[in-house]
Amino acid sequence: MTKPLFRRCALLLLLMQGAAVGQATQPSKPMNVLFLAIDDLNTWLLDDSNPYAGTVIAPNIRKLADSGVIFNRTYTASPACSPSRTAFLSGISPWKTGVYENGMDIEASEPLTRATSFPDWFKQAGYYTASYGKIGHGWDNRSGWDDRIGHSRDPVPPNVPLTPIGKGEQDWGPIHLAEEEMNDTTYADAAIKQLQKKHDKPFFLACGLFHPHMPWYVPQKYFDKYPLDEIVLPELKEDDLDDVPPLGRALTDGKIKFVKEVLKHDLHKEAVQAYLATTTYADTQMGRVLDALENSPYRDNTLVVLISDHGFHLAEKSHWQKMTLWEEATHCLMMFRVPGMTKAGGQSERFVSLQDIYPTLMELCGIEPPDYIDGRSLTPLLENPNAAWESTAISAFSNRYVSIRTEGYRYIRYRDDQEEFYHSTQDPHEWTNQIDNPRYASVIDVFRTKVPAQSDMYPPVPSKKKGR
Ligand SMILES: [Ca+2]
Repeated sequence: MTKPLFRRCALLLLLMQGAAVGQATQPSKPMNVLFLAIDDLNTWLLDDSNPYAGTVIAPNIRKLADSGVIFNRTYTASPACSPSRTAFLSGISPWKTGVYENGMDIEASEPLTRATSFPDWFKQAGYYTASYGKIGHGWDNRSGWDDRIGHSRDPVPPNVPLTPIGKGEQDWGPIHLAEEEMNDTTYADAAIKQLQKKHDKPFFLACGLFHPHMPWYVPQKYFDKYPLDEIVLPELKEDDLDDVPPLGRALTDGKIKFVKEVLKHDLHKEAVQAYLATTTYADTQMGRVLDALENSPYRDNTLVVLISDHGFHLAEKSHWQKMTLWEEATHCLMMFRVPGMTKAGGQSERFVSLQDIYPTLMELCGIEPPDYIDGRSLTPLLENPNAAWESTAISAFSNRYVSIRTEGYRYIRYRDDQEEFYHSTQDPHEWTNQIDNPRYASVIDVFRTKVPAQSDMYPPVPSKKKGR
């Protein structure tokens, strides 16, 4: 970013801070930011029409949601860690950067060489910035952090796999480490330390947990919270993929064998138990950080945002993990608590995107966002979760595949001749592809004009490694 623009923003920040004095709706001190990210956490803990509503043990995330506004309909710009995080941190959607998958050569994306991430803006605006654990994945900012601990995985338990089918990271079971030795615990520790420190500048503090990403190795006590005979399994439809076009089926290629192994060995309940156990471990760590904020002098002038980077399949649509354009992989979590703005217990059913984080944080902290970013500031919905809003969310993946979700429908385009269309309210599992149903022909035509044309989408940058 050019210097003059930065100066302009810094000046604006000063003016806004000055202007805020004496106004009831604006804090008189600059707002600190606590940015919390959880990897691979799906939406089972939402009070939604899913069989898990109320059964996921995540009291800390729920408590945060209850104290602010939760967006029950948040979608990722891309259903994998690296493209999702690169997109929301840079503010630029995957179809404008070419970063559609993990393992891509992000440096080869010309638009990203000119991009400034939102953590960068905080640093340039005079904030103290710190990042612990998994925030970016291959790209986060260019000016660096004042303090940072990068993400690394816990050592694997001896004698893996712990399951009869575990291969690579697709394994689970009790970890051999004490909870305080686990990496995510230490990221929470580092964030807590910052919240206990005296800061003479406003801070932007990011804490990102790797769990419930696989493998699911957590202390036994978390498994014990979920008795196997109480586990509810996701509903599956055996011939579900028969009406999915070849490019959509191909996205499940690497995982369908694993799903068959899980089902053949009758391990589905154990797998769901392990995912839930790992979710509760992550919730516990986030709870420690949130408690530290509550007990700090920063409680009333720190805005909190908590997100997951995308969703997660556990055998639905014969798939495992992420990297599809269906509901399980694209639907994710987002909640905000903004002192002086959000009211406790706010729930928004408006369809929003993780791309909206960037412009929202800029507006809330009085920093002028660059003009090239995508997304919409969520402040109208933070003030009134039911405010008028165009409910649309777009996700992209692989070779310019794109999906659009509205309140009623999902449309996916792999190629012009390979598409899917679901009536989401009547068919929440997306079991019946209605693309050829003449009843929906005119609706589908509208969706075709709403997604970016393939020729307008930035081509995928080269992959750093073979395969996906
Ligand atoms: Ca189907």
